[in-house]
Amino acid sequence: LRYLTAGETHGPQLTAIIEGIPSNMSIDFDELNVQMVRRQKGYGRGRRMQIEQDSASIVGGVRHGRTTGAPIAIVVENKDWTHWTKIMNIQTNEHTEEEKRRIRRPRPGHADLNGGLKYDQRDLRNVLERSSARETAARVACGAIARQLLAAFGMKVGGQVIRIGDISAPPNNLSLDELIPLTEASSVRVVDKETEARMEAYIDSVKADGDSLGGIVECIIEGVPVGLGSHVHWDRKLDGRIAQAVVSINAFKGCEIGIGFEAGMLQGSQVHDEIMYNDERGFHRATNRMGGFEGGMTTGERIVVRGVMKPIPTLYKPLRSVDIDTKEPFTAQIERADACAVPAASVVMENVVAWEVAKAFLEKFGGDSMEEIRANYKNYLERV
Ligand code: EPS
Repeated sequence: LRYLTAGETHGPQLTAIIEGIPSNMSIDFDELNVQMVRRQKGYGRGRRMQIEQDSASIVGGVRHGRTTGAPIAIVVENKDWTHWTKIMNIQTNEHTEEEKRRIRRPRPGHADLNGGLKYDQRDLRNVLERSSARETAARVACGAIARQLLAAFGMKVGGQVIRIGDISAPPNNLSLDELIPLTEASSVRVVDKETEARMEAYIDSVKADGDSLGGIVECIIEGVPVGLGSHVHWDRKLDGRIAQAVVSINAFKGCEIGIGFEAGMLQGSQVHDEIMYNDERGFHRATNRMGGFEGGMTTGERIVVRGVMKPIPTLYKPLRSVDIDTKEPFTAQIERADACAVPAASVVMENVVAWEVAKAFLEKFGGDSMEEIRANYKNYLERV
């Protein structure tokens, strides 16, 4: 299973190609767009989200509502494109620097400077346009397809915001059936209403200051079988692959599996999950501090992954930078931006983690059609 995306934040569209989804999988088009809409929400988003109304159109690989096994092509239109046709013109090179809105003052924390140096670009917009987190809309579309595959085999994906800036949500151990209705009803994807109010007020005050906020988000997957991933090779360890995928999300700086970094502060007896057996559940664990992983493989307990997002680097109160023409100090370019995109990032992470789990699922049970995979999966479940 693999995917590629293309497209710029203010270009005409984002495009994704997915390869490896088996044939005969029913596509729920509404559910695909539920994920697109979820990603657009969240307190602290900027004006751009009032312009966009993301929907993912499938333009290849699906016929009469079912996959054929061919690559799936997806298009997400950028509604904002109509305002950027001169600035982002694909064909002509007849516009002035001003019309092209050339950027020469790199923003600290963004890809602007490094990308400009690496790709030999004097207009840093050529870097910014692709490095923008707009690209996560395409990734969510791909993850949403993977999520439908997981759902067909009884797996459920959800998540929550754990922290925004220095405000953390009280811990909970809710099942996804309990958690999802609460987080879906929250502007910042937390369970606790008092925390939600404090987070909103904090985002407002930081925004009024021209500053931005990051945070920590958590993804949970239930119904996962034992044995996805493998201990035998570094690049088959599923927890490692999930960490790579999480840290690849724009602005993400770290990933924890289960209790994560806390494990380094505790003793072995306080960390490891004791093994139990009964007829109803088979092998299972008394606790799940390892977040559903041992030896790079799933244990059959629920997957719990956290990611940390740094504050958005585009600031209305800009930091110091240097003009790439004159080499004189300047305050960085001001671009329209969100003050806080942590709730949206939580949706992105859910879909990115779902992708990695679906990929490992297909590696283990893979066949070309859903029927073949179902038979393989049933066999395996009977044995384990
Ligand atoms: C982003 C900057 C803002 C965000 C954008 C990510 O866009 P603009 O520059 O058009 O105001 O709105 O996020 C999205 C467009 C999106 O769909 O999430 C950035 O610089 O990363």
